[in-house]
Amino acid sequence: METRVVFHIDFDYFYAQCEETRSPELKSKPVCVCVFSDRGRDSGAIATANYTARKYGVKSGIPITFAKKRLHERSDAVFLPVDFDFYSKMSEKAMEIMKDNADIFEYVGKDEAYLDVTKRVEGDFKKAFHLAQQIKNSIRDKIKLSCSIGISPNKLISKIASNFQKPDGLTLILPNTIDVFLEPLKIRTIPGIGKKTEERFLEMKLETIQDLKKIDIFTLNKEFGRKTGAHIYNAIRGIDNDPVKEREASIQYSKISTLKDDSKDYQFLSENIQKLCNEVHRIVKKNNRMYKSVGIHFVQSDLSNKSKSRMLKSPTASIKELQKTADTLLKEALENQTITIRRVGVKVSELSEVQGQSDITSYF
Ligand code: DGT
Ligand code: CA
Ligand code: CA
Repeated sequence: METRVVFHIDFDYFYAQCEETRSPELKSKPVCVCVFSDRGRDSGAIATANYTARKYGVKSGIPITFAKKRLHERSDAVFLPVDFDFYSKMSEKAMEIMKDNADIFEYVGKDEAYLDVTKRVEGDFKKAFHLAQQIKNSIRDKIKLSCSIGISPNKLISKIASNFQKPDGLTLILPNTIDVFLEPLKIRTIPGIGKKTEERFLEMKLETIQDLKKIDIFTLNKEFGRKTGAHIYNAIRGIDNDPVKEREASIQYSKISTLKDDSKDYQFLSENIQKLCNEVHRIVKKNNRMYKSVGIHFVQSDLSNKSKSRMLKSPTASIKELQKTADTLLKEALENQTITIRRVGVKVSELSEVQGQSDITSYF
């Protein structure tokens, strides 16, 4: 197989950086973007924080109250609620620039993507480095966002490389330097190796990728099963043949609301779900779209989540079909429901554009 040239691009402190772009005075302050739960006051978690706040130990996932304690000496610290719509718009603009610079573009999430650029740089890593610099400049000039890029012959190494020098990083790993790059890194750096796996290795006194290379494939298979065993064996040697696959952001429209009271009563939930269906339908109509998938979502009283979705036979924009499908899903979801529900949501996805007059009729 010919040597590929693959980029992994990841925005730095994404939600917080988006906030900085529209309020530049935030740049000098610690900024935390918060998912406030509907219990009011400071209950909820940090989605992300800028690098100034991170110096104080603030990071994704910690309770807002912890973050406030850690930042108590910074009276200028700012705690903002998440604004997903705004981040999505920023993301879309940046992704357009990436797409224009890729032979193959694979959307991973709002703040990251893989680009296969082999053809346009003619397999030349020096040209690739320049292209990556141009992409970074272009995203900075046009959208005011900084990102980090990893360049290597495959997705795995590029993903590790983009995270290697953050923020505003650009890390090139040539095919013959993969081993030197990987060996000193912690085992946990390999995507897919979580805390539990890391702990098992630590018990075996294995800390770095270099340590782990001493373990043969048979032992790995025995410990983790053949699939995971083989993945680990290849990954630590920098082997990854997974192609960059053309993939766009799958947009979906959804609405979620908090119930007046926690409940698992069908009638009560159904009324709320129907209201949400009307709201979602309004958005679908406004955007001139049809959808092929309908889903409902519960946030239960213990804050755990439950969702169900269904693929329709053909795309539609009919409110009746949305209501009917959501109702079926609700009935199914309520079978064996023991715990009460706190929030309900409705979403449609697998969207397509309404084309031509004939389809418009299905709107009403
Ligand atoms: P970095 O390390 O400079 O790439 O920082 P981020 O914030 O871009 O981190 P990343 O790439 O892992 O995540 C991208 C966005 O996803 C981040 O800005 C907010 C969101 N996110 C990440 N982790 C969490 C989390 O634990 N909870 C919530 N609600 N959102 C999260
Ligand atoms: Ca990021
Ligand atoms: Ca990311």
